Amino acid sequence: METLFISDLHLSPERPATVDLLLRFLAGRARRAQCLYILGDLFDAWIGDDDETPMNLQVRAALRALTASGVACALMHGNRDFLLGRAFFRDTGCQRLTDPTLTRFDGEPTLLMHGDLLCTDDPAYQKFRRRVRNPLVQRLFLWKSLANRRALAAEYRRKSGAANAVKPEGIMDVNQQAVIAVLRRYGAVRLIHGHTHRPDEHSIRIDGRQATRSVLAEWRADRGEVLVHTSAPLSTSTRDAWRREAVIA
Ligand code: LP5
Ligand code: MN
Repeated sequence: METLFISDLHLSPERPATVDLLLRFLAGRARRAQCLYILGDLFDAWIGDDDETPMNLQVRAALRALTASGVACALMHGNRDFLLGRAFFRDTGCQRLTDPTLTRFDGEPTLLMHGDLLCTDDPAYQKFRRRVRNPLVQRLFLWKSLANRRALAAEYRRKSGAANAVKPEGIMDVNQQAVIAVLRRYGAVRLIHGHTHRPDEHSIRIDGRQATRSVLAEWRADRGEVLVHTSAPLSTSTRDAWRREAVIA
């Protein structure tokens, strides 16, 4: 029995090859799994469920077909698509995950996050995050016309790109103390997150216990990546229960 984890696809009509890669993945590889977790930033920018561009409709239909086929799909908001709303979840049959979500694999308490909350060395981003996650700010944004919202989102993306270009690399990664604190608070021994685009497996020692931080990869035009968990009865040992698999065009 397999569980799959992906994040940071940043789907946009400007990058049709990544959209195609995901559509093929949802219609193919993902159908062999029991559950697919999407840990944020599926879309490059989500400006409201009423934005029915052909790409949005295609992705919604593909997710609906996946969940209708019996594969559970759980989706967490990222910093690009936190406006995915009720209509999207109802329409696709995806389950909404809060950030963080605590679950278990082979009995191991495992924490799922997008990852941006752990970037505590970047106060400008955390301030921006608090503003745009304010329900009143979101309601005001959603009252605007689609054209207006699209222009504002492009402006945020432009400002974000400009801010990132001059930020020290280090502050755009997770803060180790924040990682330890959240694992401790939830009593978890594994953390899976995306956002930083620094795919890796990190070992952390916390209170005499070994913990693991798995960072998911960003998808590109010609290559995506999926973290695969195979549940204990089928895997030979818990050591090889986790592996990474490429998604290639
Ligand atoms: O996304 P990425 O990888 O470029 O960088 C992120 C952080 N940036 C963001 C901003 C998003 O990219 C914008 C996406 C728009 C989504 C849809 C629009 C919906 C708008 C709804 C409003 C209610 O998340 C970036 C981090 C980086 O990750 C690494 O962690 O550094 O953070 C920033 O760039 C923030 C800047 O440092 C400061 C903010 C500049 C923009 C100011 C605009 C004013 C906002 C007013 C809010 C109403
Ligand atoms: Mn992100």
